[in-house]
Amino acid sequence: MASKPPQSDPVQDSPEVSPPPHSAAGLPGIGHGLRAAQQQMGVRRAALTLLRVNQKDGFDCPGCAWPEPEHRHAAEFCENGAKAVAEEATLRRVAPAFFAAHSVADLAERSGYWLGQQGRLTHPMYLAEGAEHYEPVGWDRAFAIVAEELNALGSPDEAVFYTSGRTSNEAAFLYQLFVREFGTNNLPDCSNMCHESSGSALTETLGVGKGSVLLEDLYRADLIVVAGQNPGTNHPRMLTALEKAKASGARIITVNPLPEAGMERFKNPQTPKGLARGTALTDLFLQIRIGGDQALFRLLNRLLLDAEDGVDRAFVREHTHGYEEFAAVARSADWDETLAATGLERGAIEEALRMVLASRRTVVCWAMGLTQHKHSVPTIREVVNLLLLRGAIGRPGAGVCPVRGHSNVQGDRTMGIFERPAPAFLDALEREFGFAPPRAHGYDVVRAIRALRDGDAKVFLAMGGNFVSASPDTEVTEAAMRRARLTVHVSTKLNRSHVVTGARALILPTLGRTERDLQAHGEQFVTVEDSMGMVHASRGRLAPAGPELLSEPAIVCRLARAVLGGRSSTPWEEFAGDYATVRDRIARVVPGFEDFNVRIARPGGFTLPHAPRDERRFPTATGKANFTAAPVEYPRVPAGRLLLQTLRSHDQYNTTVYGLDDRYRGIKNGRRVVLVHPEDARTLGFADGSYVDLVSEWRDGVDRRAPGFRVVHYPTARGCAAAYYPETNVLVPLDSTADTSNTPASKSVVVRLEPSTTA
Ligand SMILES: Nc1nc2c(c(=O)[nH]1)N[C@H]1C(S)=C(S)[C@@H](COP(=O)(O)OP(=O)(O)OC[C@H]3O[C@@H](n4cnc5c(=O)[nH]c(N)nc54)[C@H](O)[C@@H]3O)O[C@H]1N2
Ligand SMILES: Nc1nc2c(c(=O)[nH]1)N[C@H]1C(S)=C(S)[C@@H](COP(=O)(O)OP(=O)(O)OC[C@H]3O[C@@H](n4cnc5c(=O)[nH]c(N)nc54)[C@H](O)[C@@H]3O)O[C@H]1N2
Ligand SMILES: [Mo]
Repeated sequence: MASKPPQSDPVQDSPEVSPPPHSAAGLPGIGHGLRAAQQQMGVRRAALTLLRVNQKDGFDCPGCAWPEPEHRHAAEFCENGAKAVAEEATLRRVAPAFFAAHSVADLAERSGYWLGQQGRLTHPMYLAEGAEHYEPVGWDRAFAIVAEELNALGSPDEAVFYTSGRTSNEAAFLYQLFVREFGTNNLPDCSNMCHESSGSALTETLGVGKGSVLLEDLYRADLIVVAGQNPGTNHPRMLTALEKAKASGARIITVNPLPEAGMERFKNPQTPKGLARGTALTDLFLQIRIGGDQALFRLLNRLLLDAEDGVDRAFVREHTHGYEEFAAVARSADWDETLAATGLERGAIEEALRMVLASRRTVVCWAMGLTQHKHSVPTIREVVNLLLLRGAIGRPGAGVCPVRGHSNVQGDRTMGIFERPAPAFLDALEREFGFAPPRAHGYDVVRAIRALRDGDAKVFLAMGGNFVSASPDTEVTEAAMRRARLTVHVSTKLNRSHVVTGARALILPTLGRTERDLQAHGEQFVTVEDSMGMVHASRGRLAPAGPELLSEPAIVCRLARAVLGGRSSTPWEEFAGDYATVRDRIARVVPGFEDFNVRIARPGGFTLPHAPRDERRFPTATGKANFTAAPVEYPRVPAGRLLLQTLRSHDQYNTTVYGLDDRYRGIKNGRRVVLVHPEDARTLGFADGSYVDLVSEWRDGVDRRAPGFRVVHYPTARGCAAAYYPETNVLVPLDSTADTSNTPASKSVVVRLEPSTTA
């Protein structure tokens, strides 16, 4: 039997600290994953469920977007995949009796961890205006409430429709179709807070906002740079790929302010050697200051320009635009400024240069460490400059590899979840469905919060996710949400967004990936796209968490009928009954999905075309790959302040907290910790184990405070600090975003430490 959820809030945050380990995964990893699964669902269900993860006839792991290898192991999951599955396949339930026992005010006092541990949502629930408790509501009535509020708006642009990246292609396509028929492009999504900077930079420079490598390319690379990413925790299966690349001779440079255990040594649980010793993954560790990456890549580019064989001249001539302007600017890159910006030593950068020069096939991988800064877009463009100089785009074994987060975040974009849709996409929708989609751009996440705050948006609907906890400036965001007329969440699990509500609120419980989806035309499967543009089917096998649950596609279709009524001639009922009919439409609207139903039936699915990768064709404004030459930027931190990054522990999935440990950083039983370099801590006067408030400083003059963090002396780069998200979102100013992509700069928050007011 699965254990009971905690009755009282267990967050007795009392962190215990030991030295961080120097390797990741291995048997302890799988053991931790299995234990989590067994606690949530019992031994038998855990085993049966986990064996289906990422198999060709199974379901796509809801953990991350790392692709599945062609030759799969019987257990093609990782510790954190097992935890993600356990969260969803848990036997614990949040039924109407739970809401009768707990008022919304009571639930708003609980931690996110406690809320999530209560189990799966089982019934549609309604919070009436002025009511203290959610009450069960029928589906028809729930949809009627949404229709009533949406149709009472002065303009469709007063509604916001958020998406988190777990939503399947089919549900996402239907959702954006409904929203656009309703009349708005207000489709913010988690990408806005995640890889938007990558999309912006890559679209401008290469013409496609996605990665240009496949797994085989990693295996064939001479050099792999992993910058701003912690795969040991967030993409554990990537370590297997890196290990394989190393076995065939690749070298690895890691660029990170933190020495992350997974990148140091990887103990592959699926090989005997791995279990015993493991593989040292990183050949060169560049322990960079937060935000120093653009300066680093700029200097490397200058050094390549100076070197004899630094530049692939034929590639530059044939395929690129803007080389001369770029070279002129890059030649002025300065050693001293770079050393100051990066905190690196000259010898380390020279070694990196030698490794780049020795490599014909270079891949650069990155994640949130590069995307969540003010100057993230020019930083990623500088990475592209390096690869262009080397001719490392559209060559096997080389390219850009932004490693996506949510398991279908890339697919959701492909399906049209985007507040700034391409005109060609809207034209195709118009032709296929015979309505005039709105053309004006909609709100992204940050703009949606401002609109709610200012009363310009009044209805908020979320397809998954946990908007109030994931978004920046928690107090501002929560106040904005409370101003809404109606907030609606399509969710699997309880979270804070359900208890910080508009005047009225609805929770619409939905099926997860692991569950059987039975519709009018029989059992359905859905499809997803991974980080490398591979599309495949996902089929759940477990019995749904409750008989009331509807699938996401069914919810969208019934919602659309309730809201749009006779205004829409789209066959919503047919779509809900048979997802193959949705795929037929996707095939006609979205390029690369021709014959979708036929190709998806093949085991393993298919790979989407990618012009730069496949044919060195660059669908940019110039028709070439573009060099760009932005001025070098890096964060300037006033004396006595630190630059804080907000990141993930090993025991969480974004805002879902699995537990209070961060094993790979030596932290146990607490999340309110701040990692500070021992020298910096001493200078500031904070001993290891002392308690501080983190106070962020921003040009608006507002002090944002996160109280009660235990100082941990930790070998991070000098001048830098790290603490977990979402506890620290309260510190990220809403207006502190990346240029161009508007992504919250949640990896560069200037903070001061004050003796704690709470401890
Ligand atoms: N188990 C698990 N898996 C996940 C998630 C999860 O929460 N849990 N989340 C998913 C999602 S949505 C995403 S987007 C990904 C996130 O995957 P990651 O991007 O790996 O996640 P973060 O924890 O934010 O880690 C950021 C890393 O960048 C480094 N870094 C910070 N600032 C800088 C900088 O200025 N320069 C450089 N070079 N490095 C820097 C940090 O030290 C850290 O190692 O993971 C996905 N997978
Ligand atoms: N300070 C700071 N803030 C950040 C980040 C950071 O690094 N630092 N990272 C940002 C990033 S990269 C991201 S991607 C965002 C994440 O933002 P979100 O995607 O909004 O947040 P999640 O925590 O992933 O959402 C978890 C909730 O999704 C629901 N859910 C889970 N599975 C399903 C499903 O199958 N269907 C439906 N309908 N619902 C489901 C559950 O109710 C669960 O509570 O946060 C961003 N915020
Ligand atoms: Mo993400």
